[in-house]
Amino acid sequence: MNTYVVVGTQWGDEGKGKIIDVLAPKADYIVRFQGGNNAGHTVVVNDEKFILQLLPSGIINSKGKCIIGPGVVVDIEVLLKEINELEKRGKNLDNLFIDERAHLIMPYHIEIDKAREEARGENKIGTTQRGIGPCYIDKIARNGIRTGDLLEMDRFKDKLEWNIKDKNDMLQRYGKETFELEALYEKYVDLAQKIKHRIIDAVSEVNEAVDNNKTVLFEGAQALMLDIDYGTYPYVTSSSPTAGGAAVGAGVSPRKIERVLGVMKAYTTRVGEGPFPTEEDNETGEILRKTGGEYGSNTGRPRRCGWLDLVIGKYGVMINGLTDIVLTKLDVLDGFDKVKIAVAYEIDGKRYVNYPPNLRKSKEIKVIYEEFDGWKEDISKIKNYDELPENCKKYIKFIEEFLGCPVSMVSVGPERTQNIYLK
Ligand code: 2SA
Ligand code: GDP
Ligand code: MG
Repeated sequence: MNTYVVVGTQWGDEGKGKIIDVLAPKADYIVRFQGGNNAGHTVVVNDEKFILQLLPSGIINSKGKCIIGPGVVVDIEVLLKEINELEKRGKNLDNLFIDERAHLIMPYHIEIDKAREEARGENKIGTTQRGIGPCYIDKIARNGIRTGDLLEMDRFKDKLEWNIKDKNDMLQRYGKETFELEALYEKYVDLAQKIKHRIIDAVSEVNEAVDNNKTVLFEGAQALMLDIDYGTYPYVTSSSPTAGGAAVGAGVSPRKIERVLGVMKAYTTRVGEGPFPTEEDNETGEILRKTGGEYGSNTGRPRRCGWLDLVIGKYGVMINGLTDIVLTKLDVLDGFDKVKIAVAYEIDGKRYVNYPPNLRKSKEIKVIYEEFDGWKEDISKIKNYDELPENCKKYIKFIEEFLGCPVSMVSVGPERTQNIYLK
């Protein structure tokens, strides 16, 4: 078996896009398994930058098939725009397909997402306002419209009619504009024509590939701490960006997943609201934001920044069953006198070495840190582990030993080539 899952181990933006791009040439299939265009995955090749939202990040560097899997929610308009833009930049996307089961993000989902966030006021989640939550709600409520419905427009229209009534009621309650059936239907007749040749039953094909020992890469978006069950609920996304989510969202048995690569940024960032125990809402956070370019890839929102948290790291190893850690953005820590890693929390006088299920207010958490001497050297051009500064190696070793999981690759810059392979 040659099956890899790539997942984020923090709150997203760990550099998954770059890592998947690096792994892509080996893969016969790359399958996105959850999330939608809330993702922003950056791939940098010879100073040229691609930001992928719905397209699997492997698409730039892959000769295999790239699949938008059953667990993804798809805004067809955004997808077509993304395809167009990449084609204009000279990419051939004939290898891109969407599974029939993937649900459609409809324009009313986006309006409901915005209206709910507005209504929540101070308790807002800080969503990307792309309609992700409302689309997954419809899927679970069994009201959803799936990409496969675009292949049978009569069925699509029946579902749309029901949904328009339901969503217009909701939008009226929020005092928002409503949708008109015929206009929306006509728009989707047009969109369906442009996308239908890419809509397939990908699940059988992907399983066949796995059974025939092809290399299949399952690509996660967002990350563990944004997981609907295991993240900082309710400040999470509405899908399962964990290794278990890969099985469900791609339609493969967990028994067929061989390696689980957890992408871990050498420090931590988060966009949106919610707890963040190691946040440095100060000059240190500013330095990390500036050096690491920590702004939302899609929305441009400044990311909150802080130290690496291995309480969360341990939780990630457990929930995902990580076989490897890919440590990214280590270069961003160059130049610090001291660097810190969280190893436990203290809440109401009680020490937690395991991540507790309810983390509401980070201000009430005392974080227990391990402190390390930093390194002054620029590590961004280093290719061999042995050439890394000793303090930098100590930082990596500590992570491996604390987590009991090997760091198999270290990323020291955004470019495809800026990597150090350890194992
Ligand atoms: P949503 O829109 O319902 O999924 O939002 C719910 C929470 O999930 C967070 N979220 C993210 N956090 C980090 N990065 C994400 N992707 C983009 C990026 C974000 C951007 O790569 O930079 O461009 O701003 C992402 N997607 C969802 C979100 O902030 C909410 O906390
Ligand atoms: P993703 O959502 O996990 O794919 O991550 P994003 O693309 O949203 O954010 C990661 C950012 O860090 C992007 O701008 C990448 O180009 C950049 N990046 C990735 N790896 C490295 C690295 O090792 N060092 C530095 N300095 N930047 C990196
Ligand atoms: Mg991102």
